[in-house]
Amino acid sequence: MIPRTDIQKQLNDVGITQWGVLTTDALKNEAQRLTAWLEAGHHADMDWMPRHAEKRVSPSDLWEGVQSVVVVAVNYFPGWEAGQGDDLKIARYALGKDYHKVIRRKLGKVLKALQAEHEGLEGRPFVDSAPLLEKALAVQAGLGWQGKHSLLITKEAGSWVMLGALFLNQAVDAYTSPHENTLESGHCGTCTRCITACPTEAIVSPTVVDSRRCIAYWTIENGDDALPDFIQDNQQDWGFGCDICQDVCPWNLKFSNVTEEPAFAPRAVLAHPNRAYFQSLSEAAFAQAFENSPLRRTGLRRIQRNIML
Ligand code: B12
Ligand code: SF4
Ligand code: SF4
Repeated sequence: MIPRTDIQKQLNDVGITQWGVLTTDALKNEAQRLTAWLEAGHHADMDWMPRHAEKRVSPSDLWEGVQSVVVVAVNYFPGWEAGQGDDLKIARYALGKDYHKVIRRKLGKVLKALQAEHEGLEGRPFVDSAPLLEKALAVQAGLGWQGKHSLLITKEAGSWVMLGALFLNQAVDAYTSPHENTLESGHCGTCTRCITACPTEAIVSPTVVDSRRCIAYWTIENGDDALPDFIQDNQQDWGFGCDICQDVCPWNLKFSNVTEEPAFAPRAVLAHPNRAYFQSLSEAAFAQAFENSPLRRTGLRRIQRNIML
C-alpha cells in the first residue's frame, strides 16, 4: 500500500502540483458517451480513436496489473501574447517542448523514485501515448471539470493544462474524490461563450466537439493537400491548432498564470510567429528549428498548407 504523501512528495520534486489518484473502474460511466461520439463520426479520419475504444474507458484492459491511476495536469500557459503574431497564430500548448516527452519524463522520474521506496512496485506513464480518456480521468481524479468546449478546467491554471497518467500496480492508502462535472454541476452556468466564439461551429452541443469542424483537427491532424473552404474562410490566422474557445473562457481570465516550467517557455521563433518565416523554411532548417516540438509531427508540408493564402 503506497501512502499518498509519498506520491505527493515525488510529484512535487518534479514540479507537478495538480494531481489526483483513482481506482481503475472510475471511467465505466463514460463508455456510452464515447461510443455515441464515435458513432456520430466526431473523430473525423482519426482511425486510432475507435481502435481499442474499450481500453479508453478501462485502464485494466490497457495494462492488466494496474491498481491505481495517478493523473496529473501541468500548466503550460505562456502568456496571452505568446504565439500570437501579426499574420499567424500558433496554439499555446505547442510553443515550447513537446508535452508528451516533458510530462512522460517527469512521470518516469516519479515512478523510479517510488520504486526505490516500495518493493515490487511497477508502473507505466502515459501521456496521450495510449488509448485513454484523459479528460474524464482527470475529472474523476478531482482535478477539475470539463467546460462546454470539452477541455478540463482547473482552479490553478484554467484550461491551460496538459494531462498525463501514471499507472501503478499497487493500491494507494487514500484516493481522491471526483470533481462534479460541468453539465450536472453548472460550473459553466448559462455561459456559452466558447460555443458562440467557435468560428466553425465545432462545439455541436455542450462538451461535444465534432473534429470534422474543428480548426485544431484540420491544422494538426489532417493530411489532405488543401484545407476545406469553410476552414480557410474561418481560420483567423491559426496556422497550428486553435485556442479560440479557450481565449474567450471567463475561467481562463480568472485562473491563468504563466507557467514556471522552463520546458514550456516559447522557442524564440514562435514567440511572435509570422507566415514568411514558415514559407521560406527548408525541410532541413525546419527539422533543426523544431526539434522536440509538437510541430515536428505535423511536419513542414502541412504547416505550409495551413498558412497558404
Ligand atoms: C482526439 C483529441 C483531439 C481531437 C478531438 C477533440 C475532442 N474534444 O475530443 C482534436 C484534434 C479536435 C483535438 C483538439 C484539441 N486538443 Co486534443 N486530444 C484528443 C485526445 C487524443 C483524445 C480526446 C478524446 O478522447 N475525445 C473523445 C471524446 C468522446 O471525449 P471528450 O471530448 O472528453 O467527450 C466527453 C464529453 O463529450 C462527455 N459528454 C458527452 N455528453 C455528455 C453529456 C453530459 C451530461 C456530460 C456531463 C458529459 C458529456 O463525455 C465524453 C466522454 O467522456 C486527447 C488525449 C487523450 N488521450 O485523452 C487530447 C486532448 C483532449 N487535447 C488537448 C488539447 C490541448 C487540445 C487543443 C486545445 C489543442 C489546440 N490548442 O489546438 C484542441 C482543443 C479542441 C477542443 N475544444 O476540444 C488536451 C486537453 C487538455 C485539457 N485542458 O483538457 C488533451 C487531453 C491532451 C493532453 N494529454 O493534455 N484533440
Ligand atoms: S479549437 Fe477552435 S475550431 Fe476547435 S472547437 Fe475550439 S474554437 Fe472551435
Ligand atoms: S467559455 Fe463559458 S461555456 Fe465555455 S467552458 Fe468557459 S465557462 Fe464554460
